[in-house]
Amino acid sequence: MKRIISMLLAMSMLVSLAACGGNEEPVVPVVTESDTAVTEIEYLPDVFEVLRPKEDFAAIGENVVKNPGFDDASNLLWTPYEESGGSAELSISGNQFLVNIADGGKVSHAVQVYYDGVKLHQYAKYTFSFDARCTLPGKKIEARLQVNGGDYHAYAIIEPALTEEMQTYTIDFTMEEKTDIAPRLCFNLGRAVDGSEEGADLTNYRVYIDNISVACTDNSKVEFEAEDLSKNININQLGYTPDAEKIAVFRGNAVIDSFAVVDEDGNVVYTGDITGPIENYSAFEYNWHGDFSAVTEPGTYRIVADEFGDSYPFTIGEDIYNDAFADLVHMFYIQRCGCELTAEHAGDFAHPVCHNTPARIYGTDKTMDVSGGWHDAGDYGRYVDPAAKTIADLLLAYSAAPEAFGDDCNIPESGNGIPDILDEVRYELEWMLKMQDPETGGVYHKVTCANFPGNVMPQDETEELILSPMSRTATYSFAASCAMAYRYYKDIDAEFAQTCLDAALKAYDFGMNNNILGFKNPEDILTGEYGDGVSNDEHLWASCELLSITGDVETYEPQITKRMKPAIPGGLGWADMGAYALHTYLSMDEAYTNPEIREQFLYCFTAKAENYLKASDEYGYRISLPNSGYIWGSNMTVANNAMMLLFANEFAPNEEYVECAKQHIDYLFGVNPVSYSFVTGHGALTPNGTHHRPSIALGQTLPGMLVGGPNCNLEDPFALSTLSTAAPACCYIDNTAAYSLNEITIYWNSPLVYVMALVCDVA
Ligand code: G3I
Ligand code: 9MR
Ligand code: ZN
Repeated sequence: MKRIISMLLAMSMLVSLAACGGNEEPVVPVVTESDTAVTEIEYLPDVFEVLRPKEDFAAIGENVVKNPGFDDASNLLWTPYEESGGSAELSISGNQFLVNIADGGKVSHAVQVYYDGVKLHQYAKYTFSFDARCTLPGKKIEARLQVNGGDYHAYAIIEPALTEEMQTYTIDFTMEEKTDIAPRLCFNLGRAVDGSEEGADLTNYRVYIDNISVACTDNSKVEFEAEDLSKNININQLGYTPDAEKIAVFRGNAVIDSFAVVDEDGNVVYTGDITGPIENYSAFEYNWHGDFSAVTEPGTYRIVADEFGDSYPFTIGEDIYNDAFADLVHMFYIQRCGCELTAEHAGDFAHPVCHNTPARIYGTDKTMDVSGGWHDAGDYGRYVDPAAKTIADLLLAYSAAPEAFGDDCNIPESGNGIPDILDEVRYELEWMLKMQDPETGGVYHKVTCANFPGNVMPQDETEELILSPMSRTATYSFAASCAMAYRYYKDIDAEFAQTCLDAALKAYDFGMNNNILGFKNPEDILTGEYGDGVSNDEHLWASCELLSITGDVETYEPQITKRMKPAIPGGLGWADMGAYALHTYLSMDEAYTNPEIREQFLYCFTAKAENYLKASDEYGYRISLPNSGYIWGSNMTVANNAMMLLFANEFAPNEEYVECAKQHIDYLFGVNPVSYSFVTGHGALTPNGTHHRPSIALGQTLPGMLVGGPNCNLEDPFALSTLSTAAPACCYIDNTAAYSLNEITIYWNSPLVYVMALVCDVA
């Protein structure tokens, strides 16, 4: 043991010297003969190898473009970009890619179609080719492999004049520049910039493209060194409060007995045993644990252990969560729509008023004012169902931990005597109220443009706003969250509270008397669908909220009984919102409730909590996600599960539930196989390339946003091209193009705000 510790010490000295970046020769402590005797390290067999497909970077002859011949008509991986008067529609027609161009605009990239899913390795040779034709003979186009950002310069370019017959165009090139894992493959189909098409009528022409290929022909000079920022020792990068349980998670095959905690000067302050292994079938690795809860002295440390290397640094201290929490809460202000964001409150993220034109009701000429609310995510849509979840999370957080929320969060309403969180939620509610049809009480599902904008600031998305049709889920989740609002605002502003309640009752009534359906995007609306054909949960939630306010057992209990059959919906996501209903039911005046229903609802919470405890106990990273849980927004599930554990704790107190919720916090801040603290700006390694349009447009990442996280379904071209060999829990990459992994949303921040408000001693 002594020998190992001295080796660790030597290593940690080197580490800390390297970290300082000094020029002097590192001073290595004198090492005696016996110290250098190499310990035989035992390795476990790599049983996971068979599950991991081999990386085949730049395999010779392999076309890296997916669906290159457009044989899968349901999988158009190409995106349109329009500017300077350009206008086009994309489709797959007869196994070819058809770009139907209404107007070629003023410049060649006025009509662009692009694909973000190839990698180009330095010194590799490639052949880039495609077939194309155009109904406008002689039309000049540009096919480019280009840098995605900055000056968009091309690595390779083909500039043919197309004919009416399909022809093949090819170029061979060597990638001379640094490896680019995310270039953009694009076709510019607008007006040629060489002057030859000046004044020409460039309207109503079609370009057909097929057999697009980018394939490596020579990789002999390529140095494949994957940039891997992940560590084999993972800790909560924000750190730990002194009395917190502190467990480092190690990953790898080496069998090593002990680890050390070293301080900033490289001194070993603690050594502990490594326990394990635990097989991890979502990350395809072995995990081990090292408990260093005994270290309580405030300071900055790292964990080191022979073959595992070292961890990112972390702090032990009292206030480690405050800054992250403040930013996570302030993010909602930055997402505000329909108002100017001032530099005073938004810093560099300030912008003039956005999205304040009336929205047209889909399929009609009628317009409505639906300005306000928060932009949902990295896009600027405003959608009712996810908004309802967000409102609920934040109001519940406030009621469970009011001391976590002040009146000084740097929003325009700060200092008005009302906690800022209630002001912020009210901003969203005022918008929600506008989403209701004043005549019928039905609620429109969402307001967005027809398609997503480019990477522009909010005020620069100026296309027509469209209210998509009403939906059943939006109507009931609206009713539920507005009713909930009544409870929170009645003592602050009785009139506003009453408006919310009236709107909730009207929406509920509409839902009960109209057979409106779940939501499907109309054919020409391409923004987020939030399709959800099951409305029992939203209906249950609205019934519980209205029961808790009115005490009208006769009206609402039969609905509650009906909606909890055949199974009780009990989720906290944008689709299944049943757990909010259960929480409200268990919290309300017992005179309004039925003991049998209460018992079932309580059982639902405790059964879930017990499952999460068991799953967390068995899983290397100590959280409750099953191996199949790494889907779009998996980080929301992690936060939701922690929230659920705290719901259970509220009605059936159990310290283990609280501890388990904290383990979920540790995961989100770094105890995961990709070593990311998933909240921007907080931690040693945090996402920089979020799919958040203001951050992209400004070239800086807003701090305090929880990203979606690992998603093994690879639902964007970038994820598809870069992660096809990754284990489910490792399907994460920090890149702006990876919207299925690295976007942010209001309803991913909100459950984390809830959990942190309750268990992180934030003030
Ligand atoms: O629920 C199923 C699960 O049963 C199944 O096992 C699993 C495996 O495929 O898939 C699960 O469904 C996934 C669903 O998210 C879960 O919530 C779908 O595959 C996945 O495509 C779906 O992704 C949603 C995505 O929009 C695409 O529709 C995300 O949840 C949702 O957060 C996201 O929302 C977008 C909005 O559309 C637009 N605004 C930004 C926002 C965030 O990316
Ligand atoms: O940017 C969009 C993001 O906000 C959505 O969550 C996501 C899923 O609906 O879609 C993103 O938009 C992409 C679109 O779906 C396909 N073409 C590329 C778009 C991103 O640049
Ligand atoms: Zn806006």
